[in-house]
Amino acid sequence: MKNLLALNWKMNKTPSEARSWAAELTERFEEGDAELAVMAPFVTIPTLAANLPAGVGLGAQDVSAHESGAYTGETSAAMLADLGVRYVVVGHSERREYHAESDATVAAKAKLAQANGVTPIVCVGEKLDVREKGEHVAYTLEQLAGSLDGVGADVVVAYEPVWAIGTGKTATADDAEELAAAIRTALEQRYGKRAADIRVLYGGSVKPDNIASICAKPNVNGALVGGASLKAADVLGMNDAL
Ligand code: G2H
Repeated sequence: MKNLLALNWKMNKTPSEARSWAAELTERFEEGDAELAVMAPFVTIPTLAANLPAGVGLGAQDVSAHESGAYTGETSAAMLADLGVRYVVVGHSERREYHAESDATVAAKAKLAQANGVTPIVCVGEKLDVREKGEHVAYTLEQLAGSLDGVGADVVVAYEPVWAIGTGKTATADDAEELAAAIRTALEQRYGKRAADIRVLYGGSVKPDNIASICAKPNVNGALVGGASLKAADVLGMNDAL
């Protein structure tokens, strides 16, 4: 199974900036051992579709929990699929925090994505107070169970401890592995043999100089990268490191 390097731009880059980033990436990109995909803001997806080098996939950062209709401001899974989107992030901690997304909403989004042929990247992870109490494994697995309720096995799971997101504080490779292993066991219980094909990513202040040690862990199959995905040079560095 190839590692997945999923680049989460969050609310960064205009379509023009995305075009420049893609041009810089294209100059030096060589397909390597990892699969690359850009989780872009909706409005930059068509630009990326036309400008990404071959072998780099398209992704989105969110999707509606509704199929279609009177939901002003929402973007449906069918719309993403029509643009050639392969992955969509659901349940990122910033959506859970700023948009009050529940596990049930995350599961609904993941199911609709799957129904449209888009693979959801379901994010889970604990806040600092939970970790300090030593309850991070139980908490994360409970969040995972709710977020995967009724969701099929064509899924990617990203473990992102909230205290390590955008803070420069990275979980150690062993912290990442502890949760990745627990998540894998839960996936095996839920999906049986099909769990062997499910990638478990780590996210939270991943950058060129720590990605290799984190992804070398047996249950970690790639990374969801925010800040370090904004410069094409850093992405090339991470791609080379995997
Ligand atoms: C976690 C991560 C990408 P960053 O949110 O999803 O962001 O790498 O900036 O911590």
